[in-house]
Order: sequence, then C-alpha cells, then structure tokens
Amino acid sequence: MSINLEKGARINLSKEAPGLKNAGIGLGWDINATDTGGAFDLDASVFMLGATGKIPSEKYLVFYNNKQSPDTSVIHLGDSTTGEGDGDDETVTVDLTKVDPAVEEIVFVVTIHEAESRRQNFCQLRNAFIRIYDTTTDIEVTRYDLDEDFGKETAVEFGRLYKKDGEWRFQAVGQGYNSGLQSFVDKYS
Ligand SMILES: [Ca+2]
Ligand SMILES: [Ca+2]
Repeated sequence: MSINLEKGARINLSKEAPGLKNAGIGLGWDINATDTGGAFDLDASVFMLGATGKIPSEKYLVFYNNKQSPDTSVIHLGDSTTGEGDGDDETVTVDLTKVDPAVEEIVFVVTIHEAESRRQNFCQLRNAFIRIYDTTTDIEVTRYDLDEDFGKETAVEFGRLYKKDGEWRFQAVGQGYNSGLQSFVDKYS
C-alpha cells in the first residue's frame, strides 16, 4: 500500500520497498486560473548532488534539455507543456543501482517556464504532487500531495532522494522559492 507523506516527512525506501531498483518519479500539477492568457508550462528538473551539496558536473542536472545523467541512472521521460490530465505530467526514472556512488542526494525541483514575463506563480496551480512507483510493477510506493496553498512562488522543491547509511530515503519537501531554475543552478554548482 502506498504511503502518503506529509510535508517534511521521510521514508526509508530500502525498508518500505526493498525490491525497488528502478524508481519512477511522477510529478503532477493542474492549472487553476484561466486568466493568465497564455501558455503555462512547468518543468521538472533533477539535481544530483555529491557530498558537498554540489553537482559533480553540469551534466548532473537532468532536465528537458539534458534528459540523461552521465551514469545513465536518471532519465527524464519528456516535457509536458500544458499540465493537462490527472496523472503524472512529467516523469523521471531513477535506477538506484546505477547512481554514481559519489551522488548522495537527488533533488526534484519544479519551475515555471518564463514565470516572470508571463506573470505566473504557484498560487495559480492545484493538485501538485510527487509520487514514487516501481517501474517494473507500476505499484506506487509513496506519494506526497503538496496541498498547501502557495503564494507568489515560481519554483518549488517537491522532494528529494538521499542516501543515509547506504540506504535510499525520500523526503517530502514542498519548499517554495521566488526564483527560477537558474537560482538552483547557482546554488548547486
Ligand atoms: Ca514542461
Ligand atoms: Ca495535470
């Protein structure tokens, strides 16, 4: 049975889903307002961090323009430009057995494309979630619904995988920022 997480909660994937090798990370959202008068495009990006909290190289930022990490563990399955539909809008797969041993944390961030010029932010969204499932069985392991109302944030860290004592864990984060993808690149580079 899937475990629902509250903001800040953590689970040990090695314990809760011991057979999990290739994890599907589904991220979803729906657009609330129709008054933005144009396209509303959210993008999932993945930062793979070493012990220093930095990406080992720029290729360890996996997003719509760099769909696979150098160790081939993380694959971005494609860009949704509308967020239409109930299910996962953008999906990333993480093969936990292939993650470079130097990588200790994998951060999942969602940013709004051209948020500033389009005057868009997270308060125009609803039904945001991140979930983890086993790609072999499609069985969901855990899910975090970001049910709080966001304000003017234009970027949200949905969650993170991290390694502790050799075991992969997941934390539901839900932290919003008034910034874009570049500020995460600056922070993690
Ligand atoms: Ca997108
Ligand atoms: Ca959607």
